Amino acid sequence: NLVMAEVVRPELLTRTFDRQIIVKSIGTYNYHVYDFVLNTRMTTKKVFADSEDVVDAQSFLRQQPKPVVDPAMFGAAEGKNVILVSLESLQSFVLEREVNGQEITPFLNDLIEKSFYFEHFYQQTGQGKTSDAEFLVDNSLYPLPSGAVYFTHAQNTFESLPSILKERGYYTAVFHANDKTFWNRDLMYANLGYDRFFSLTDFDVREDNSVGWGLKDIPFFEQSIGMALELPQPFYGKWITLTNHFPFELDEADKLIDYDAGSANLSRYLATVRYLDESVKRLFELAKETGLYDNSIFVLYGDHYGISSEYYRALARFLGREEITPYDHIQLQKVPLIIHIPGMEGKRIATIGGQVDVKPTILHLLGIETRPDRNFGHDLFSVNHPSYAILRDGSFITEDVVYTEEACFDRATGEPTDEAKCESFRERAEQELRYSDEIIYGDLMRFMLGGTDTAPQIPRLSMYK
Ligand code: GP9
Ligand code: MN
Repeated sequence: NLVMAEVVRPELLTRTFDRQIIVKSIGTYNYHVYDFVLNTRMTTKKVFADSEDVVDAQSFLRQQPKPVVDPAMFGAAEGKNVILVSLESLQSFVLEREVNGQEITPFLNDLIEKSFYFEHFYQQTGQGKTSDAEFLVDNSLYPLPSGAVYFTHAQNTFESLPSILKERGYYTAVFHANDKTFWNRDLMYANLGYDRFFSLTDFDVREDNSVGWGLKDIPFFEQSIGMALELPQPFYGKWITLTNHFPFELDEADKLIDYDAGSANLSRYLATVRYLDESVKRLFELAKETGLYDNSIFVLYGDHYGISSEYYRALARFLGREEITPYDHIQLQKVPLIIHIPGMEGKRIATIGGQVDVKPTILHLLGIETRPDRNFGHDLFSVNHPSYAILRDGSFITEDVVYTEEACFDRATGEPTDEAKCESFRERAEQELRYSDEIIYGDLMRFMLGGTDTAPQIPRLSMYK
């Protein structure tokens, strides 16, 4: 069964992305054995961790400067609903770009002019893809070097953004029209403190409103706005889009861009990106029509890349380059972060950041102090935030250099440069990733938040229902 499963769905077990698919592929009995082994492995690391282990990680985090708030921004969105949108596979290179004289993302291009737009914002996900992006955003911790933390450590103690907001009177919800067990979301969300998860069964999903992975993004927003209006306010709501997912399928009628990019995959991607853009436009229309707009802020982020290196030849041609160099590859990990606050003008922000920074940045806007000793990210509106991003594979971007595949590049020119220029930050990047991993493997947040629980983890019985 295991061999067959690996043939039919490569990476099924290493990525462990869907409980139900794994069960279907390897059988219920094998799944229980697999889950037991996975859990025992994780539990062992946790059992041997004690409050001493937290000292190194915590002293590392405590060295971070205390954020100095920007009085114009701190609390600028206090008490407002937070509408967080995960934009499936949206990379920054499609923004502000035209094909055949047509913008690929006309609505977003317009929106960034009226928003805080972080132009040098990077995705930091690993194998957990969408769920890793969610994890970064909600916890300001890095995802794991392999596997999906949503699966492997769904029972850890976290100080999540929804749980902090709940203490401040927020209602917290997620909208995603996929099976609730995908990425183990149902269990993880409960642990992160989400009050409600509107998943597949809450939506009216039919053949005529679905494509590819499921419900199309426009009907998804249309249906979910009604649900959001029923929620107590203020709320923190996370909307996870789906249509712009590989293999980028779209109904003819939804194709607003038809451009031959020299690769069928890239051409399809441009069309589904265009559709995603249209769906976000619809979300804003609906928010305005229903009155939600005025008492909400919108935080939109791309979750991870959509065009993998397999398609780099076509992408290089599309971008008018000879090839995609390792330096270019890092530039391609840029995803948009757009924060729209009705009533505020916004601006383009050149600081370098990543998904790990979203949690403290949102807290800053809501007027809630952040704890640098519990977060790896920085609030990007604070006056003294650093400017860098560390990617999950150890690559990093600072103001001066880009480091990847053991090579150091000048950030301004993209030319290889003296390795010594990358050396000091390379150490920091390694430490940052290592301490974050240690916190997750040892479930150290339980000590950092003041708990003394050293009891071994009990296998996740709820999964055996
Ligand atoms: C599925 C969606 C897509 O629910 O989040 O998953 P991905 O493959 O992008 O991680
Ligand atoms: Mn995704």
